[in-house]
Amino acid sequence: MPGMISFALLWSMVMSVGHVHAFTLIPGPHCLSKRCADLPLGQIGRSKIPFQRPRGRWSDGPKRFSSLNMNLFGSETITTKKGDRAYIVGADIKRNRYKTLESSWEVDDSLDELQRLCETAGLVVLGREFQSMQNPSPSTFIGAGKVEALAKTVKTLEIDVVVFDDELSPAQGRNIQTILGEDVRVLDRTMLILQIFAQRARTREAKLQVQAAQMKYMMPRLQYFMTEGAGMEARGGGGGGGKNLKGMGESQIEADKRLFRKQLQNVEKEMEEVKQQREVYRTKRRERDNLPIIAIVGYTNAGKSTMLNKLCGSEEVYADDLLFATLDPTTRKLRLPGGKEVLVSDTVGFIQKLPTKLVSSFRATLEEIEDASLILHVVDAASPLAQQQIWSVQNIIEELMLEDTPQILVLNKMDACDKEKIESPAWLRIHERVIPECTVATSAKSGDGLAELLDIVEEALLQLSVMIECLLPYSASDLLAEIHKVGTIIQEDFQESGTRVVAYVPPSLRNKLEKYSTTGTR
Ligand SMILES: Nc1nc2c(ncn2[C@@H]2O[C@H](COP(=O)(O)OP(=O)(O)OP(=O)(O)O)[C@@H](O)[C@H]2O)c(=O)[nH]1
Ligand SMILES: [Mg+2]
Repeated sequence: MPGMISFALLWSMVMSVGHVHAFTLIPGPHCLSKRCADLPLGQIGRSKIPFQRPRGRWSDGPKRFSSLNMNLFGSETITTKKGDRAYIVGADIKRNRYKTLESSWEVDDSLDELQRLCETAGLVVLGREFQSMQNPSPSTFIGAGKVEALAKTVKTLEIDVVVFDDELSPAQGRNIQTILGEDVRVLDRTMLILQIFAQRARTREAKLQVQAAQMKYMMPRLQYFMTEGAGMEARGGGGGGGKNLKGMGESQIEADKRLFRKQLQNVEKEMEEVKQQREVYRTKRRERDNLPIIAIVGYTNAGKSTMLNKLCGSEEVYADDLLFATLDPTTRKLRLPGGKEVLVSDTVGFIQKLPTKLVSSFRATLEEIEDASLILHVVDAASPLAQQQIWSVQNIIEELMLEDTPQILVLNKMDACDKEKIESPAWLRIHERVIPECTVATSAKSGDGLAELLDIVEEALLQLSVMIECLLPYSASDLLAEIHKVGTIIQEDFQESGTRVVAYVPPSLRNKLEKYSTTGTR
């Protein structure tokens, strides 16, 4: 996955230059966790998308391909219709790469979530099944016999769409489609998520991101059509060179390929332009405000947007009982109780089994997290799967190499949850192993716990600050004003040659003050 590697590299470079580890923490992260660990239990407890499905199907041959090609990728067409009858299929894979001892999702829980995703996309789920297996079948994902049985069920229930809970390879998708027949559409979790993203995308950038993700998802599948996608490997059939392509001239195939590549290039070029504009905006914002960024991160539907709205006294960010209600990052200014200002950023929700390459398509959102001084990891504590969700988010944070950004675990929806369970030793142990910092309980809906959360944020930022001692000439009054705005003044004397200041400031401001330093950083 070369794209991912370069993304990861880029990420690690960014992280290794201007982040918290380049600076001395005062008094250090351990203090933070200790202090929060001492907070009393009580109300405030302690504690990584569809391709637009072709109008044809995976089994559609080249007859349709060249005509499909024109509108497959560029359009906003939703490939499933509201009210389509759906059937969902999972597999309990013993060697699941997403499964670890602590984070295992039961297959039924995962299918429950898939059902919610289907409903979010407007599908009506009429049934489900799963197969327990050591490894998925390379040709049909679940066993070929199981797919044959599925074909009968699909007919009986008059199913329009079959959704698999795991990403299907091009060969698996095509083979399953062949067995189920032309009247059924076959989707996988990734395609479904992409489809929901396509429905939700509002800004030009979000739309471009979804489009690029869809095209990248499509690429190997088209490649498969064009090379070996003829057949039924499961039945020993198949033929290299692609029966799919029979009757289709060589030049037509090449034209299709070229067209596809061109479309992808266009989208990427447009994204690059948007990215550059955003970069200019971000740099300006950084220079102008120099405010610390707090990123709200968490599983989808955890209450992140509700929290941003409540914290910032706005109702502007769309929050709803839906998966992936938020796609575009939103940043708001917030004044902390001590008077300091910060920027709070709402982000796209995470979900288990989300391919990292898909997460990385949503760079805009991720860049806000990349800039963050602090991550608020918001959890729907009322969900019976809260612990698995914490782990899934944590895994994505690690895949994005952001695990070193300090985190506060925010157990949200306390109004709806069993407090005894949350405060049980097993729960606390989970947090201690996952979260390096501290935990706070909140209800974004009622506002309970948010004052305490802000106190903790304020203290965390202070601990992430660095102490400076400098002599600022009177001509640098703008810098003095900035120290007042974002820092904590310890001492301030007006001398003949300028203002002598001792203060705690965010690391970014320390860099600007370096040339006026009298002692350097302590
Ligand atoms: N009972 C209760 N419900 C909450 C609380 N916070 C949020 N909700 C509800 O949870 C649902 C999801 O809230 P959102 O704020 O949209 O969640 P999100 O994390 O932004 O979700 P995505 O953008 O989809 O990732 C909404 O119906 C909210 O009203 C809370 O503290 N208590
Ligand atoms: Mg949201």
